Amino acid sequence: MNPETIYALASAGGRAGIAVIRISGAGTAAALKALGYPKAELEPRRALRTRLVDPVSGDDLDDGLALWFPAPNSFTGEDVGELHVHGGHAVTAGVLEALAAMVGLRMAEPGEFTRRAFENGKLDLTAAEGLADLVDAETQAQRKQALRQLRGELGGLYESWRQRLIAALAHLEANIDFSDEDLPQGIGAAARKELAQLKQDIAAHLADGHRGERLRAGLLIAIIGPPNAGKSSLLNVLARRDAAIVSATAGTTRDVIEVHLDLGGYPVIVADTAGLREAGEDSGDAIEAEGIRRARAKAEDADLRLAVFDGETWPEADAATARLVDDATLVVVNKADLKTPVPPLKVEGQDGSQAGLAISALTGDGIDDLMAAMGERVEALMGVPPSPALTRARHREALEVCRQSLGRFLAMETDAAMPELAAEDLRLAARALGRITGRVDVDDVLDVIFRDFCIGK
Ligand SMILES: Nc1nc2c(ncn2[C@@H]2O[C@H](COP(=O)(O)OP(=O)(O)O)[C@@H](O)[C@H]2O)c(=O)[nH]1
Ligand SMILES: [Mg+2]
Repeated sequence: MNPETIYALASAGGRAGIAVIRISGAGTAAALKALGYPKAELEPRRALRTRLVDPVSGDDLDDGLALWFPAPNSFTGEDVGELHVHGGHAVTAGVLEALAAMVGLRMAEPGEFTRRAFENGKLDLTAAEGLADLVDAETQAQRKQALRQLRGELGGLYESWRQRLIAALAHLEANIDFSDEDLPQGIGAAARKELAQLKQDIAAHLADGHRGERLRAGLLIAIIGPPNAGKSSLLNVLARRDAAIVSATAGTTRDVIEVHLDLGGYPVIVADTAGLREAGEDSGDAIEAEGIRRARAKAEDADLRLAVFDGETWPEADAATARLVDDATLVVVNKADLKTPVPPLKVEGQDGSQAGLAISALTGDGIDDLMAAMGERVEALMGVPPSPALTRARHREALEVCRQSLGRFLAMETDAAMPELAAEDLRLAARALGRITGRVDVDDVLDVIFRDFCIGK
């Protein structure tokens, strides 16, 4: 057990009905008793009403609940205590000060409880990341994905791959050591076949269109179009508030404005951009020119584009915008209230002609259809798949290393014996998988991973 006992407020700061203070480490039992735990013997996993007192001054601190989770059956795997106190600032501050005054106790660092849980084998790294994502989850689909990862689905998948790899490596090494002796025929060929299959499984898992990562971060949708088409108005309608300035003056929107939306449980970030026009020559406005440069960059980064055309000038479609229309673009013709756009609403884009939707950002006509069309695209891009998806670039990088090492191994002609070099490739592949779950030397990545947590987790 860690000699340092740590404590922190586990619930969010500010006024609340209840606040939870967590303590972990060898000094937990003594701390609970010093604060007024009502019995001589601590009772595991029972909430006991406790008159909390400051052990130094004898002052009453609060009337709360105390819980005791003896090691190893606790979140961190160490002795853990929980105090449920009234969630006022003076109450929590008083209890935290009393804990701070105790010898051997100190305030926890961000993520330190979870880090200890990892170090004591309670969670693997992917589960720890899942926990962080669960706390950060803003939409239902994010919650589902995070919960699956916390429960070990992703870690379990990677660990099963690592076991397959290690088993094949053992068979191949046995094949060298005992060549013709008591081994069944063809064991080397079977192991190679197994490794080729594993490489395929990893490739399929990697070729997921970044679903899991997108769901974690949110899908980016850029609204693009000529000046005055109603892009900012559309953003405000989608956001149901005045996020962007709407004006009849062309070139009003200069910087990129983003709003976060929950689209049927999926997180999306909708970005309003400056109208596309050749501003440099046109208005001689350097700030607007920079806005247009950012608009184009945003359009390029986006997972999905909403190309807004001005219904007043339809069927004449702005050429600069039409050039950016592709398969990942939803075309809309706005201001349908002024003039019903003449069908067919089609724009010739990069990938051929794309059909458009008539909308009015002013009256709200067609917005439901547009939201439904957006929802369909979003679902297709990041729907929660039946098998767990990788959620971080860290996972992707390690899997690439694994796949490449397997590829190098499979490219070698090693039918009879296995050269030491080939075995090394397999060991590298296994290590890459082990680093994702934290089974092998990962000291260098731990600080990065747990830094993302807040204090008390
Ligand atoms: N009649 C009508 N006017 C609109 C509609 N959408 C936007 N406008 C007007 O068109 C002008 C430009 O709108 P804005 O949203 O700033 O366009 P942006 O330059 O593309 O961001 C403003 O005067 C809006 O009130 C619409 O659907 N119908
Ligand atoms: Mg605008």
